[in-house]
Amino acid sequence: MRIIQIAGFLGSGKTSAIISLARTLSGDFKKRVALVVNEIGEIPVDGKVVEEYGLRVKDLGGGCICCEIATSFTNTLILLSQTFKPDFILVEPTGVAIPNQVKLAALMAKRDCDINLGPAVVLFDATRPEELLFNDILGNIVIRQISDADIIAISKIDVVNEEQLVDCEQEVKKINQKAKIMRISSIRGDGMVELAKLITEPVEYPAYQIR
Ligand SMILES: Nc1nc2c(ncn2[C@@H]2O[C@H](COP(=O)(O)OP(=O)(O)OP(=O)(O)O)[C@@H](O)[C@H]2O)c(=O)[nH]1
Ligand SMILES: [Mg+2]
Repeated sequence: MRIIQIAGFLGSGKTSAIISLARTLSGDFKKRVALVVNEIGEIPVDGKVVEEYGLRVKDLGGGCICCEIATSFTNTLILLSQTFKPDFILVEPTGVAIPNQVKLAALMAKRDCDINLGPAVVLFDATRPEELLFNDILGNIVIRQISDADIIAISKIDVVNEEQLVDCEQEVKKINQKAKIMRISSIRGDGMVELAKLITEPVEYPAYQIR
């Protein structure tokens, strides 16, 4: 059972991306997929999508999966491994979560079930790079998220031009030189097969830079 988080700041396109990716994984790649969503507010995942693709969705509200409700996150992973037995669990943390802490919380389940850590995919919203990077308060969180990324996915590429995309790529590369940088549009489906291939490669992505 492989755990993959799709992280990124508020509104960066996480929910849209996990749904699009889950469709690709369960369709073309014939994988069994569960989604764990740590959403503040209502469950955003459409029931029809869930039925159509045979997915399983767990919603964890009431706190952050890497802090207050880390134990219920761990228990959810263990429960899914015993009941639904997915090949992949796609996790959407809240927009302010720190990817390496989410990895650590997931690792707590390793004692009780056979899990391995896939990459932390961090979305970067191509429509608002300045607001995200150069704001004193937001900037710190966004920079921390990007530094923890194994894959940085520049999102919403359907609404920006090539020059804006290259700018985004250069900015994120200044923060993290190790991560793979790619482009996605969940609306058009761009990048989903590439992303599915990357996350299905049997490479372990430990939580390296714990600070
Ligand atoms: N044009 C375009 N809009 C997108 C894309 N992906 C998401 N959006 C829009 O961006 C907004 C936020 O998308 P969500 O998928 O809800 O983003 P999120 O990161 O899950 O948001 P929070 O959970 O609230 O942090 C919505 O209005 C989406 O329709 C995309 O690929 N292209
Ligand atoms: Mg969301």
